Amino acid sequence: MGKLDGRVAVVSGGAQGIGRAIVDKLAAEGAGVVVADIDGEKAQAAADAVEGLAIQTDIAEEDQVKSLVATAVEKCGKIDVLVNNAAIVPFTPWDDIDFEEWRRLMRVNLDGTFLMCRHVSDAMRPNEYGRIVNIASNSIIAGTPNMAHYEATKGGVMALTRALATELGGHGITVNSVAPGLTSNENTDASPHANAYDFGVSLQALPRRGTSEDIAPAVAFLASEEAGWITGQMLVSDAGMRYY
Ligand code: 4PL
Repeated sequence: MGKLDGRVAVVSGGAQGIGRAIVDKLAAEGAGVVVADIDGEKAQAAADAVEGLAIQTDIAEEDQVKSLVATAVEKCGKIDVLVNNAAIVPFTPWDDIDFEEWRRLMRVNLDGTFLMCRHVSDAMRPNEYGRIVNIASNSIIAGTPNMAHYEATKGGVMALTRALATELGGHGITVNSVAPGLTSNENTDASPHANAYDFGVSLQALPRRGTSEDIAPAVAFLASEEAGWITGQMLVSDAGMRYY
């Protein structure tokens, strides 16, 4: 018995990193999982591992989001859970953030999250049930360097989460976010973020480097039926990082 038995979940950015661990965890809890990712091949591999469905999607393109939702509903019958995980995780010093780089982050992290919420919530409403979990970041509290534009998008994700909880509560839909700290995965390991692992661990109450698998259970809980009295919240899952 899993806490998501019989549920259908859509996970954006589910092909790698934290998203992949979320796909695996939701499937382990009994959900049928739709992996939506801009990388179609990796999405297929992630979906195959859980007998799920892969749909190549650029979440910042409204036509593609509409088609994703239509296909998911057609093939799976409904959407119960949406995890908005897809995002660009940059390492860009402030001096290198020009308007183009700013817009690149806004397009994927914020426009993409909006479009997914817009169209998936429309598909959830007739069922009077839904769980939306957005991935924020503890960097919006910490003021982490080299990600000013990213932090602006993730602050937007937190605020949108609270607002949508209000808008959708009357339809049986909860909307929450999970805010991870820096975790190790194939992407962060290969990025300048990896240089901050030891410093990050030194700020944590739990002195160990986090992984994608450390984040997924918080998402699965908020995605479950039993979390139904929690909405509009941001659950910080970062081993108790202190910011001072
Ligand atoms: C503390 O969300 O929250 C690096 C990279 N360091 O993406 C993040 C911290 C990163 C973070 C993040």
